[in-house]
Amino acid sequence: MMMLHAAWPSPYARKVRIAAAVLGLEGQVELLQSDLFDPEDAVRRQNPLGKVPALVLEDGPVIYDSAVILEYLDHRAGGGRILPPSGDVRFAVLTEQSLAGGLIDAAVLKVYEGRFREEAMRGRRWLDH
Ligand SMILES: N[C@@H](CCC(=O)N[C@@H](CS)C(=O)NCC(=O)O)C(=O)O
Repeated sequence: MMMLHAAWPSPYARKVRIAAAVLGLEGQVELLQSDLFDPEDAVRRQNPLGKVPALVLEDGPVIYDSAVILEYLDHRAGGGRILPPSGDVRFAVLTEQSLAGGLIDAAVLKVYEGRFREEAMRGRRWLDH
């Protein structure tokens, strides 16, 4: 059984959970709820970036970054199921994935601005940008 370090609100982890479901691999992935504020959380030992999602394989290796995990799950499901193996269409799909990833990055930065910065330090100009 693979193990996925995840946090329920994380859009990156959700992207991986959706991919696992679409590929029929849901039953092979055990979800581990990470506490991203806890310096002792196992994800800090298994992903040097301390981020979710991180996928722990049965024989030990850890794969992190949602885009890489999607590549791995697709490969594990036979390949070419959600990511075209080659050709122009592969780059179109990867670019689309980057667009979605960029939207998530922007949304997460916005949430972190409110969550981590004192109100006086929050920047309207940055948020508008
Ligand atoms: N590029 C990474 C981004 C992952 C990421 O930033 N995850 C957030 C949760 S939504 C996280 O773990 N943040 C903890 C931190 O930055 O310390 C991916 O696509 O997996």
